[in-house]
Amino acid sequence: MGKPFPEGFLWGGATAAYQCEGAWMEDGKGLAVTDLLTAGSRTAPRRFTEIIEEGTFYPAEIAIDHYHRFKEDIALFAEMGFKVYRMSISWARIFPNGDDAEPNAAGLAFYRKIFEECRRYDIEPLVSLMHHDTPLSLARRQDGWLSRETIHAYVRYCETVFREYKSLVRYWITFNEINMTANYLGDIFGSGILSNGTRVLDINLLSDESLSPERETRRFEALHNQFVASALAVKLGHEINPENKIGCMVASDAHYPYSCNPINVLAAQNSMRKLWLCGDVQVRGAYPYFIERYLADRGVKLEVSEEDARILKEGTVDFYSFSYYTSGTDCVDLEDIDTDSGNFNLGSANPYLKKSEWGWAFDPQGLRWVLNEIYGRYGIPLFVAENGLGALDQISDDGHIHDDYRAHYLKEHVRAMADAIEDGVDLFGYTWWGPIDLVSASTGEMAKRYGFIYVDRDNEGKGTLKRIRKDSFTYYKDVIASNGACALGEKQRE
Ligand code: BGP
Repeated sequence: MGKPFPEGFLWGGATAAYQCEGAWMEDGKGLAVTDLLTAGSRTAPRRFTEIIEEGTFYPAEIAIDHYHRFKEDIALFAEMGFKVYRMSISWARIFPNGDDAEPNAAGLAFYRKIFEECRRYDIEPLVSLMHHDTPLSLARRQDGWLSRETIHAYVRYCETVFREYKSLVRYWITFNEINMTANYLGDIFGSGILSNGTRVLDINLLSDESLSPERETRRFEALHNQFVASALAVKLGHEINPENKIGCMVASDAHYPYSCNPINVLAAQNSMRKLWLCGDVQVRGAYPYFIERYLADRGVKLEVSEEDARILKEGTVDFYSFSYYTSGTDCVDLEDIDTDSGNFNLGSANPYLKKSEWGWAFDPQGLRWVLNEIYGRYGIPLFVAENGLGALDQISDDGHIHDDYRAHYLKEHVRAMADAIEDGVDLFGYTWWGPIDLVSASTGEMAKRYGFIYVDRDNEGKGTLKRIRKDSFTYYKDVIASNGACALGEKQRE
């Protein structure tokens, strides 16, 4: 076997606008639904407030102030040797209300500066067009993605940025973790459906009411509208610049059966279907064979017009990107099994795996497994758009952050990718989630740190915002410089 990572493999990191930029109303920016999420913790859930509450701390207001410090941040990314920077455009920075008559020139200028800065260092920008942050105005006026009008507003926004950055950006993602829209927490993070009544972001509040057929139907209608919007954007993006590569992004944590009891195997198969249905629509251009029963089981009725079916066929993506953090198990035959936390979903705990301080299981082999499952199904180029470890970091007496646990997490996932590539998977890039500490999506904390770069800011918004390189900074730099080889160690020499 030769070296697993192909020449030109895109190593880098990923962020999202509302979790790092701050400047939430500066230079004409409008608010997004996610801006009005309060800070939470492992035990206290975040709340969505319909208006800005006096005296309440909103992490998105300043976040890590990337808006004003992007040059310093991108210089640090370049120092690590990044080949790609995945970031998102805040739609409400371009169209403050989502559908204004004219785009906000200051917003357009801001992202131009970011892309030019990346290009100065030969860093390829990979741009998510929406990462959780539906413009608040669209959520208030038309229930976010429940409205077909939101499709048109999104496509206009996409057209604006495709044209504006034609010479600067080649890689795009239409929706971050689009399958989130079909979840309870997706009412805020995915689609801005305020009529579903979700205000407290606590998965433990899941009830018959929150999963009622009416609410589930709204979620799947919103998801369908996003599929249509994504397909229209892909088509348009290719027309505007045939060199554009446009991908989907699906949260793709692994689901295993808790045991070999066939009913658990079937349950795990069913859990994976929420991913497959998103991939099938966006990669194959049509809903999968199992969709009718899958929706009927949730009491959902979804009408897909001939016109929409045609749009989905015509707007299939060029690559499949996904987030992978952890894995969960499905167990339906036993009671009193511990539950697991993970990326917005819960399963049963896997007794074979260790967990992070936030309860996310460490499962690098699961990455090899999902890479193979996804590639086997679609056969198009894959991109790991998010992967990383949220941990409590301490500044030692020597002033450094010795985060060998993060380097270990990275190393094992790089090895898993190498194995998948040797299995035959076509993987062309990897962006670590949160290469610089930023606000956690699920808990709103700063203390859940993912970065190779420490940011001096705490959960209450105190701190100097100073950036400090952690030990893992040097490790990732070595991984990139050696095109993954330094993580392979013994394996490479075999
Ligand atoms: C994904 C999101 C990211 C990111 C990540 C880590 O679902 O796309 O925005 O935040 O998860 O999650 P958390 O921040 O909750 O630890």
